[in-house]
Amino acid sequence: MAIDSKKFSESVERVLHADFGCDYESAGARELYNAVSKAVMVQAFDAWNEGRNSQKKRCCYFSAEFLMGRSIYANLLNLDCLEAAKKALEKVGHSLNDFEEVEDAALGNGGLGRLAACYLESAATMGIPLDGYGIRYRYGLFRQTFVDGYQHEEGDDWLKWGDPWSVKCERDAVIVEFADQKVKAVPYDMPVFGYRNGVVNNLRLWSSEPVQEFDFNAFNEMKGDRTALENFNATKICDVLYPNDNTMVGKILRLRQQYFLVSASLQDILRKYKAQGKKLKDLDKSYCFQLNDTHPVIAIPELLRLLKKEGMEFEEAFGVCSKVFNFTNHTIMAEALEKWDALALSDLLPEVYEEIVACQHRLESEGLDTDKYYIIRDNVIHMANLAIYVAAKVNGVAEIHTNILKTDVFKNWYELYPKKFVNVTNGITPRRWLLLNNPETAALIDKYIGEAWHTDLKELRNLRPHIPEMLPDFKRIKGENKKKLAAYIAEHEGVNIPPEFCFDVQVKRLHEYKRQMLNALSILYFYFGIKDGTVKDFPPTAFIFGAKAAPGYYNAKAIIKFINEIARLVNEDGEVSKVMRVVFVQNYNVSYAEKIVCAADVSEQISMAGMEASGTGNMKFMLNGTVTLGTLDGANVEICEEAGRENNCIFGATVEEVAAIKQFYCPREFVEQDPALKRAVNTLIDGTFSDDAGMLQKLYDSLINGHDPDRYLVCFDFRSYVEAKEGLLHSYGTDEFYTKCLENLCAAGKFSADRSVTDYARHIWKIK
Ligand code: 26W
Repeated sequence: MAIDSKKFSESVERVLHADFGCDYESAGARELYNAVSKAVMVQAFDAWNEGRNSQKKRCCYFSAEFLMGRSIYANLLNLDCLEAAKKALEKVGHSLNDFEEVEDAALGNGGLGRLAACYLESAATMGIPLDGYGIRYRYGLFRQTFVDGYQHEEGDDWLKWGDPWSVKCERDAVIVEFADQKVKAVPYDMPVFGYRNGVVNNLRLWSSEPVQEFDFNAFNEMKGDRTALENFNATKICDVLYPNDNTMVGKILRLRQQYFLVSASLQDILRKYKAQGKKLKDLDKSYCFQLNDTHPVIAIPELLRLLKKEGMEFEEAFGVCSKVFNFTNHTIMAEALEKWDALALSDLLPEVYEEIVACQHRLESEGLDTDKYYIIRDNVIHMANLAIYVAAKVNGVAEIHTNILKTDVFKNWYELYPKKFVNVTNGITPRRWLLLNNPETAALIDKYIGEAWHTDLKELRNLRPHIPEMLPDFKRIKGENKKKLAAYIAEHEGVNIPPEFCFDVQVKRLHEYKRQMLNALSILYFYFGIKDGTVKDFPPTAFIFGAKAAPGYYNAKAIIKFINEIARLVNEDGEVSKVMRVVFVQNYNVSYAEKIVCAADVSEQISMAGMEASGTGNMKFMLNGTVTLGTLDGANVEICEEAGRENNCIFGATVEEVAAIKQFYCPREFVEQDPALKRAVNTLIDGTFSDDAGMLQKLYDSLINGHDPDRYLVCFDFRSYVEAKEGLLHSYGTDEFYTKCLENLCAAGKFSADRSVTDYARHIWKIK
C-alpha cells in the first residue's frame, strides 16, 4: 500500500508550484509542511468523501474538546507515507524534523480531549463510522512559560503554520440563534485516517462568523452600530478554549460555545438526514450521539426543540432523544459537574429552556421522590441529571469509576435505571503512543512477534516468552530515548539531567487531587535525608514534572512555584545534584508527551484513591514499558490486574479506607508525629524558599490549617509513598526492574483505544 517516494515527491512539488509559487530549492520549512500535507489531502480525498456521504448508521462524538496534537506525523504513518515523505525531503536537503516547530492543535485541556482524539483514530482504524463534532477555537490551551518559577500564560496561536489539514465547507454553514444574537456557523472538516486500511472518518469543527458582512446600507440608515456589534460578538464565541479542567465556571460565553456546537451539529445532521428522504422518528436507525461529559448535554433540549419545529409532539421527540443520546461521565468532582442558572439560560435560550422545563415536568409526572430525582432545583439546572434522565446509556471510564458512579455520585439514578449504567474502560491509540513516539521499540517488537499488534494490541502477550532475550535491546533503546529527552530538556529548560539516572515522571494537568504535592514533598524528604545522612545510597534519579495549571486555580499555581523552587534548591546543591535532579518542563503538551513517555522509567500515578476517573497517561507509560508507582485509583487498578501487582508499585489508602480516614482525619497530627515530613512541609513557611506573594504560605494553610485541611490526604499517604518509592528507585537498573517494564508493555493490550471504541460500538452505539 505504501506510496512510492518518487510519486509522492512529485505531488508535493505540484503543490509547491501551485500554492506557493516556489520549488524544492526555494521552499522553506513552512511551505514544505503545507505542501506535504496538501499532497496527502489530495490523495485521500475520494476515501474521505465516501465516509462523509455514506448512509450507514454513524455515531457522532459531540465534544467541546479534541486534543489532536500534531497531525502530520500521525497522518503520514497511518497512510504509510512516512518513509516516502522522509526520502522525498532528504533528497532536497530537508528532513521530517523540520516540522518539529509546527504548533500542536491543543483544542483541549487534558484527558477528556486527548481521549476524544484517540477514539477518532481508533474508530477509523477499526472501520467504525465515528465522526467528531467540536469547536474550532481560534486559540487553544494557553502556552505556558515560567518566570521566576511562576506560571505565565500566553495565547496559543495554533494556526501560525497554517492549517493544511482542514477544509472550510462554506456550503454547509448554518445559522445559530441566541435571544440576543444570530451567528453563522461554518464547518472546517479534518480527515481522520485509519491505520493503513483506506478508511477516512471526519472531524467537523465549527467556527462562528457574522451572519452578514458589514452592511453599508444599514449603516447609512443608522442601524450600523448594531451590525458592527453583532459582528464583533459572532467571532468572539470561538475565540478561545476555556482553560479549566475539572472546575466549572458559570460563564455565559461558555454556555454560548456549548450551544453553538450542538445546535450547528444537529441542524447539519438533520438537514443531511432529511435530504436522504428518511423519517425523523427513525433517526436512531441512522445516528446516535455520544455526549463527552456534560459540556454538550444541551444537545438534548436542542434536539427536542428542532424535532418539535418539524411538527413532532413532545412525547415522540422525547422517545427519539432517549434512543439517540448516550452520556459519558469523566469525573466525580463535584465542582466539575456542570450546573447553569435557570434564569440566565432562559434569557439566552428561551426555547431550549422550555424543553428543559418539559423534561423536568415529565420527570415529576413519574411520581418519584423529588428530593432524589430532579433536573431543575432551586433555579439551577443540573446537566448531568438531564443527561442521565434522557440518555439510553450512561458510562464511566474505568471499572472503579463506574462503580463509584453507581454506588455514590449517581446512586439514586442507578437504582432507578440499573441497566443504563455501563463501563467502558478508556484506552489510547497504540499508533501514536508506541509506533510513532517510540519507533525503535516498535521495531524491536515487530522483530519478535510481527506486526499484528499494530491493530490488535492483545498480541503483545506473545512477547512474554521473549522478555529475557529482549532485555539488552530494550535497555539500549530506552537509554537512547532518554539521551534524546535529556538533550531536548537541556535545550528548552536549561536543566541538565544525566541520562543514566532513573527518570521518574509525573506529567498531567496540575490539580490538588492528582497530588503533585505528594511527589514534591517526597523529593524534599530525600533531599534533606541525603544531606543529614539518614537517606543512604540514594539511587541517582531525575524527577521530571510537566503540568499546566488553570489560570484561576491559585493552589495549583502555588504548587508549580513550589516545585520550581525545589528544583533550584536541588540542582544548585553541589552534593545532592550528584544523585538527584528536578525539572519542571514548560508548556507540557501532546508533542512533549510523545518525547517524555518513551523515555520514562517510573510513571507517577498518585491521585488520592477514588478521584482519578481513569487516567490515560498511565496507559501510555505502561505501553512504553514503564513501572507505575501509583495508588489503587482509576485504571491503575486494571493495569495491576493485567500486568500483575508485583510488576508495579502500589501504595496508599484504598477508596474504602479513604472514606473511613476522612471521618477523623487531622493532618497536623501526622506532621507532628513525623519529623521528616514536618521538615519537608515546613519549607513552605520557614524561609527556605522566597515567597513574596505569600503563595507557599497559603499552600501550607490548605494542608494544615483551615476548613477541611489536606483534602486529598497527602500527609496520610506520605509514609507509605516514600517507602514504596525508595524501594522502587533502588531496584532501578537491574534486570528485575527492566523485566517489570516489559511485563507491563506485554500486558497493555486491554488499554488500546481500539478495544474501547469496539466496546462502545457493540454495547452503546449498536453499530457493526
Ligand atoms: C467544566 C469544566 C470541566 C472541564 C473539563 C470539567 C470537567 C472536565 C473534564 C471532564 C476533566 C477531564 O479531562 N477528566 C479526565 O477524563 C479522562 C478521560 O476519561 C480521565 O482519564 C481522567 O481520569 C479524568 O480526570
